[in-house]
Amino acid sequence: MEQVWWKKAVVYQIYPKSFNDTTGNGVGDLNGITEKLDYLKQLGVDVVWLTPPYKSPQNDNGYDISDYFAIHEEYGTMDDFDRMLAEAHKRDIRIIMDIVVNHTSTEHEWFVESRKSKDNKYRDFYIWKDPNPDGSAPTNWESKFGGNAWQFDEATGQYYLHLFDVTQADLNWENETVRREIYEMMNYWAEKGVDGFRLDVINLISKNQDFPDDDGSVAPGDGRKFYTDGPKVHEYMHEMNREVFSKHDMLTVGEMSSTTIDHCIKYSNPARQELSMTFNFHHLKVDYPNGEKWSVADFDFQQLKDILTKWQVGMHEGGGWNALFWCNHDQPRIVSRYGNDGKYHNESAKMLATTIHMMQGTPYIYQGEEIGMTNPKFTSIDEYRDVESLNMYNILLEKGTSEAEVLEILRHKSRDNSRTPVQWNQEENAGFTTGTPWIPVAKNYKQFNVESALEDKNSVFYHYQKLIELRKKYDVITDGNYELLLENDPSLFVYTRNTEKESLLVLNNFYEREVTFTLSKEAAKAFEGRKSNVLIKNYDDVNGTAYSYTLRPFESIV
Ligand code: TEU
Repeated sequence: MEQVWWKKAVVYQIYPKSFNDTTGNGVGDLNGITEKLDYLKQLGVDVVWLTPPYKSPQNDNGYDISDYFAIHEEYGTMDDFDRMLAEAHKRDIRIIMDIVVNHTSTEHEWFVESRKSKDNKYRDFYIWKDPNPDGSAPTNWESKFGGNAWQFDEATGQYYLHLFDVTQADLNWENETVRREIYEMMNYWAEKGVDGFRLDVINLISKNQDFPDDDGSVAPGDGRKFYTDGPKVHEYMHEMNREVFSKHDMLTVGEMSSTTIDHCIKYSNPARQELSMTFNFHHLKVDYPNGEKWSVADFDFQQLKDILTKWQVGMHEGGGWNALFWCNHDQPRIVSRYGNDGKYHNESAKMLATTIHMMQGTPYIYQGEEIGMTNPKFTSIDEYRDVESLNMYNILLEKGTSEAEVLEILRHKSRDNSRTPVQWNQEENAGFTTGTPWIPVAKNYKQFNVESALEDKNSVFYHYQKLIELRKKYDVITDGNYELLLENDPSLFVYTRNTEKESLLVLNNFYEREVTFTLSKEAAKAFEGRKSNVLIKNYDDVNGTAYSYTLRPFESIV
């Protein structure tokens, strides 16, 4: 099997705003990252994914970029960036940049020009359309953050498209000059020495040029089928690869919104020369009843197993490569979501980590996940900062949902659940800042923090450290095929990984109930005649022998 470095790598995602503040302004910064590189080295990660540190009005915490060539003031300077990069490289840690090229901030010079007049040189950098004869928006597409996706601009009497916030205007990828400018900008960062890119909502860049109304077959006015994995997206990815990636040794990962396996194979199969790997979100929608994010429901365990299995098998067979993850800056904390953040916090955080890290793909750890950070359980709307959460708060209230119910939904679903400051120690503000944090620190920081985790041999941190070590040591984790066992078991997620030389049996109990597991004769064949040992577990001992085990609450054994 062709071996590229990023197939054995583990990536750590940093959301700078909430990572570590060295100036006391309440906002994390680049020097704060440099300060913690030794900690990341100790964890064992190979790569840092840095969410957008560029100049930005911060309406969407940096996903609204106003200057791709400058660092956001609160985060520091370009010199700080260069130092961080050099210090990371000294420690053999690579850095990949989050790059947002589906849209820019409306404060970006291109847009400022574009909105001035219909014949402005930058007009065609964005997607402008005339109103319908009755003055309404060109299509009924919904913005991902609520409301119609088109904004009317008085000055020129046309609408511009914004799939996200009204201050995030979609770029017109049909325009060759736009593409050229983007590749040039990416090469600027590549030449600086960054080691790759995470491409924000990259599968949304190619819009159906007929701009049809949505007939509501997915959801009322949804619109996504007219721009998701759109007509020219693979052409653009191949072009980007030719113009940027192929000139450097890079890890490139595309964030793929509502995508399919077929498309992800295309994006990530090396033969096509597009990207290294893809993120998809299907396994994180199993707690959206009828596709509705803004409601509270238990997760559907059967669906979770089916989806992860489908992607493991599908991508393996199609020669694609998965990015593996539970957490990022848009998702609630996994231990509060599919685990147990009370009595079985330690066991369930470890079990979840094992489940995903033993799969095929490149695992991503989101800051704080390695110490089992939980949702903060905010009780007032004043504690929220996220534009999406604040919009949905108003939209749900307008729909007649009671405030108590809306707050309950946000406690489970808000993106701010993952954006509270990293809990470093037991000091005030969890050691994140000496000032007032831009968003409140979760109240449980005295219990869950890095300092305590490092002192406790049994902590979630050391479990992650071990999972990373295992990936380096055993090729079966990288290369093996995947098979789900006990397909319909209501508590256990069991799978095997196999190569000619090695076999893994991965046992995970997702619930509090105790369950006994016996490996079928059929499945046991793979292990016959092989020296067997327990690679990692989350209880002190193991309850069982050979191919039969009793799994305690949230127990996990490999
Ligand atoms: O997110 C894209 C995206 O579609 C989601 O994960 C989004 O947050 C969710 O659908 C809302 O319910 C990316 C970034 O990760 C996110 O932080 C940005 O806000 C978004 O793009 C726009 O740039």
